Amino acid sequence: MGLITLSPEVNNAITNGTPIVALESTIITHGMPYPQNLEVARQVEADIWAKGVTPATIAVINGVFHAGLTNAQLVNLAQAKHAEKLSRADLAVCIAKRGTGATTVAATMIGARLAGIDVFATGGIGGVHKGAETSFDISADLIELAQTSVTVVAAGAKAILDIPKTLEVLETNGVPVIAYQQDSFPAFWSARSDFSAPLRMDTPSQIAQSHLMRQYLGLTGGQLVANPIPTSDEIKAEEIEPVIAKATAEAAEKGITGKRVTPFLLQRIFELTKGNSLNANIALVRNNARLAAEIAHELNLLKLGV
Ligand code: PSU
Ligand code: MN
Repeated sequence: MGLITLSPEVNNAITNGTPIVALESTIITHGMPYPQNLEVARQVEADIWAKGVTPATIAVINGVFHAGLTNAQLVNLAQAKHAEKLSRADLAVCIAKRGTGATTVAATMIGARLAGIDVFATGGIGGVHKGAETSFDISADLIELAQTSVTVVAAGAKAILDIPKTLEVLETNGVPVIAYQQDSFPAFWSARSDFSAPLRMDTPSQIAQSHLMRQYLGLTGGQLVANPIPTSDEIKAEEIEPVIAKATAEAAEKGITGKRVTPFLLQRIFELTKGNSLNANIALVRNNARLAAEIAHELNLLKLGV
C-alpha cells in the first residue's frame, strides 16, 4: 500500500494523466460551522469538477492518510466534534495512533506531494501572527511553502495576521508570492491590502509555467498564489478590522496559544459578524478552487507537451 490512499476518482485521474486539485480539510473541521462546512466542501469539489479537474480533499481517517474522500467520509469529518487539527508536526503521530484529523495547509501540501498533486486550493494560509515578536507564533504553513513543491492558491492572508511580517518570512524562505491580476497583496475578506505583493501574474498559464520552471531549476518549495476575493463579495477593511481587534484581544485575555489561536479567532469573527464573514469566506474559497483548477489544467497541458 502507498503512503497515501487515493480515492477511485483520484486514482483514475493519476492513471489517465488528467489534472487534479488538492483541498485541505481544517477549513471543514476548524474553519467553518456545520452544516455550512459540509455544503462548502461539496460545492468546492463541484466547482473543480465543473472545470474538468478532479478534486482531492486530504485528511487522516482512522489512521489512514487519504487523498480524495467519499461522501460518507466528508459527512463524518464535517460533523466530527473532536477532529484533530494536523500540521506537519502532528501528522505522523495521528497516523501512528490510528487517529482522525483534518489537514492544515502545511499537512495538505505534504499529502499532495505524496499523491503527486501539484496544485492546491484553500481559503487563507497561516502566517506570522500579530504580536509574534513576543509570542513567536509563526505558522508552519510558511515553512512548508519553503520546502514542499506545491502551488497553493489562497486569498492572501487574513488581517488576524501581520501581513508585512508574513511577506518577509516568505521572502527569506524564497517563496514566490504572486498576486493574481493585481499589484496589491489581497487581505482575505478584502480584495486589497495596503501592501504590494512581491510578484504579479495575470494568467493561469504563466503560473503553471513558473511552477514547472522551478522544478527544472531544482528549486524545492512551493509558490503562493494570492487570488483576491471578487469585489462583489468583499468586506471592507474598515468593517472587519474592529472585529479582528476584538477577537485578538479576547484570545490574549483567555491565554489562547499554539494551534488553538487560528480556530479561536475564526470562530469569534464568525460570531461577531453574525455570520457575515462566512459568506465572503465561501465566495473566496470557491474563487480559489476555480483558479487552481485552471492552473492545474494548464500545467497538465505543459507536462503533456501540448
Ligand atoms: N486561515 C483561514 N482559514 C483557515 C485556516 C487559516 O483563514 O481555515 C486554517 C488553515 O488550515 C491553515 C491553518 O493552514 O488554519 C493555520 O493554522 P496555524 O495558524 O495554527 O498554523
Ligand atoms: Mn500558530
